Amino acid sequence: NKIRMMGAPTDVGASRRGASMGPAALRVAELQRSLQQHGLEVIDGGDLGGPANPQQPPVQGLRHLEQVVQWNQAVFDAVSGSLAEGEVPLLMGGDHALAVGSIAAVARHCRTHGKDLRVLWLDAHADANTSQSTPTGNIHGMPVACLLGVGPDALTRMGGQTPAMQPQQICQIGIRSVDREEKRHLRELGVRVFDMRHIDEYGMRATMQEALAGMEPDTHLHVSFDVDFLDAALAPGVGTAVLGGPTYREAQLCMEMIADTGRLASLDVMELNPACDVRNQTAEVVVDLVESLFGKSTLIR
Ligand code: DIR
Ligand code: MN
Ligand code: MN
Ligand code: MN
Repeated sequence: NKIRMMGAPTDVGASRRGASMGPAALRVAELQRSLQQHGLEVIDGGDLGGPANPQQPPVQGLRHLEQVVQWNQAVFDAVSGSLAEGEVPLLMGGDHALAVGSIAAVARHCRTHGKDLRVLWLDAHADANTSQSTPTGNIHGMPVACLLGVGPDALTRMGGQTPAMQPQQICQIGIRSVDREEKRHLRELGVRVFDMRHIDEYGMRATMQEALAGMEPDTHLHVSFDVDFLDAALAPGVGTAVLGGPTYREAQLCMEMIADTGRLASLDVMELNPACDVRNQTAEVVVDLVESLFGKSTLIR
């Protein structure tokens, strides 16, 4: 299927600026051409539009709610349109708050087409905060809670059904930074979490086998890839880098095992922050990993 790249150049869901330049950095690192080299059909639909970042403090635990909602609405519409065309939408963030619009659109598509939705959330963070539990007010720390029905109405109702998905449909990998209150909330929500401790003990291979088990022929697999999933030394170009993440080889294996399922049907590449990067190296690593995610392998093909 045709892959449609779409940029969402905003950082309204974060407090550190710069993720708005993520789409440009991925284009400079030749994301489109790299995928085309493997025989994939890829079109770049350009960037979506939305409000500027007003750089305001949080109001009742939420920073820039109105702007986050507007950007998410644009993402929701674009992802919905792409899925309706039978394409594989590739959202280039932008901060991770935009996964609400993206996954709400994917979830609605799955409901109307009788598909079984599975979401893999690759991240250093659990992104399961609420306006009550957040230490920052940043909505990019809240999309998982919103998608599971906990959050401001404008975000939890985005896809026309609340919650957009059930906890058993999402699985998190690479987690190593969870806020105190968020921990309890995550357990209450019932999200499956494969944290770095799990990857240390069992390895990436066993972890991914578990995470990817039970896929059906009608499974729509959505990957929400927060670039800070990667170890901070490998990927400095993110706003909230955390030590102790997957190495380059572990991340490659993770992507390859996802590709092997043959079920990847939509993708978010989020939180790439060129203002924090070193000569665009993080964008180049991300492009390599996305190539693997879409099936690049060393010996086959
Ligand atoms: C922290 C950081 N848990 C927060 N979160 C994220 O602000 O809620 N950083 N997502 O990328
Ligand atoms: Mn993160
Ligand atoms: Mn995230
Ligand atoms: Mn390359």
